[in-house]
Order: sequence, then C-alpha cells, then structure tokens
Amino acid sequence: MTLFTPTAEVRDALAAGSPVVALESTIITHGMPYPRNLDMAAEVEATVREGGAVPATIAVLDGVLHVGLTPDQTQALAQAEDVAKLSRADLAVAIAQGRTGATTVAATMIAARAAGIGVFATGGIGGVHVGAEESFDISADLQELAQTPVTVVSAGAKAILDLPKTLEVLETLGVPVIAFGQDRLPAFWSADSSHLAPLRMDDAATIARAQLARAALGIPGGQLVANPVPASHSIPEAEMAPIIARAIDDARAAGIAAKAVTPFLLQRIFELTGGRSLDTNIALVLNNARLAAAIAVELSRMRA
Ligand code: PSU
Repeated sequence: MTLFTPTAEVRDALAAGSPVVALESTIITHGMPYPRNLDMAAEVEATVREGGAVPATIAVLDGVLHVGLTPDQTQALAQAEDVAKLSRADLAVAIAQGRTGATTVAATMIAARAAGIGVFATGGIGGVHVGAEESFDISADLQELAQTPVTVVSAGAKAILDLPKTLEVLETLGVPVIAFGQDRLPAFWSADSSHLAPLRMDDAATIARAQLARAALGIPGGQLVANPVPASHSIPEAEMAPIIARAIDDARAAGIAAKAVTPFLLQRIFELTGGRSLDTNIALVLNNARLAAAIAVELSRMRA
C-alpha cells in the first residue's frame, strides 16, 4: 500500500535532504473564501521557495494522500464545496474510502512525519474552545503536538479559543510553546496579547537545534512556534475581543458544534471586521511560511 504520494519535486528534495516545508489544506477549504484562499495558497508556496525550501501542501484527493499539490489540484480544492476536514481520527478512513479531504494541523503533522518533513507552517492551531468545561471541545491539534515530531510555525493558537486553558493543556502535554522574538504570546490577529509565553526564541537556528535535541533525547512530540503577525497587519487584542465574543455568541445561538465551530467563527469574524481579519490572516500565514523556511534550511544544514 502506498502511504503517500509526493510530487517529483518534493520526492527529490526529501531524497537529497534539502529543506522542505509542509503546508496544510484546511486553511484553504475551511479557513478562507474563494478566490482569496487560492491566492493565499500560491503566495504561501512562493514565500517558502523564496526562503530556500520546497513547499509541500498536503491533502487527500480521491483517497490518495498527496504531499505537494499541482496548481490544478490546488485550484480544484480551493473551489470545491463540502470537502471533508480531516484530523487524526478520520485521515486513514478518508484514504480507505477513496474520499477527498483537507488536512488540519493534526492530520498535516501526521502526513509530514510519514514523509520525513520536520517543519510545517500554518495560520493558527486549534485548542481549547471557550466553554470547553461544558462542551469538552478541545482540538485534536494539541494531542498531535504532544505525539508527532514536527515543528509547527503558527501565529499562536487562534484567538477564538480560551488561550490560558490552551496553554495549560500544552504544558500538561509537554509541548514547548515558543514565542518568536518577544516575551508575550501573539494571539493570531494580534501581534501582542496579555499572556506571557512559556518560552522565547529569537532565531531559526535555535528552534532547529531544539527540535534535534528533543529527538535525540527521545522526547516524543513537536514544538509550537508562535510567530507574531507583522505590526502593519496586527489588530489590537482589545479591538478583537468584543468581535470574537460576539462571534462566539452567534455560534452558540446557531447551535454550531464540533468541526463546524472554527470555520463558522472565522467567517463570522471576517464579516464583523469588514474583511480586515482575512487580510491579517493571510499576512500571518505568509510570515509563518518565511520563518518555517528558515527553520527548514537550518534543520537540513544541521542534519547534513
Ligand atoms: N489556521 C488558519 N485557518 C484555519 C486553520 C488554521 O489560519 O482554518 C485550521 C487548521 O487546519 C486547524 C483547524 O487545525 O483550523 C482547527 O480546527 P478545530 O478547532 O476544529 O480543531
């Protein structure tokens, strides 16, 4: 059974030990509207290339786990409706059933590990949802970070979440949460937040070295890098807070649950900010792609 299908470019890069950065596809299908999602997907790949690494966007297409997509495949995914959102629980099922699905942070980490890719750029990870004490809604992304040895470059956990509870769970699971270049945790759309980050690092080489040290010690799991969105696109936490609270109220009133919560909230916040949240989301993904490429370059150098 073929585990995954890389593009020729990704296969050659992996065989040569050259830098490769994994990219997820849920952000394309469930995170942004068409055609901005398609433009974002192309730009993020171009940014990884500019940084000296090969991009590998991951998705399941008709039961095949692709590591690296062609422009046509990306276009089809960006326009498709009713694509499944695949996490740890359903990735293998989608392959067995010949289905098409986009991979979340958790599923992308699993595919990256299987392919031998150590670094992955996304927007924001899932985490503990507001009201989780009632709903028990905690993203599978957190468990994945505890188990799968991939460094995930994000702008923090998405600010729609309960950030203090998300940090607590990550601490319990032994996941290093590393703010890049600052002491405080970024909060997705906001470069700064009221929460102190557990760890801080200031350069890509140290992040790569920590990943190798972790592996050498036999500690399972990955690292979460929280990279603040550039100041030019940051929306202050105080400005986002009432908008996020309103979106969460709307989700409750509409009875939105489980996998539908995050896409609903992102779309509602897009409407409530008059589209500004999407510009910021795209800016932060590109910024994360830049840093992920730099980490991948360092990793490849250190492994050589
Ligand atoms: N980052 C973004 N937009 C997104 C996501 C990340 O900028 O839509 C996706 C990721 O795939 C992440 C998922 O794994 O949201 C979290 O969903 P949930 O809370 O249902 O686990």
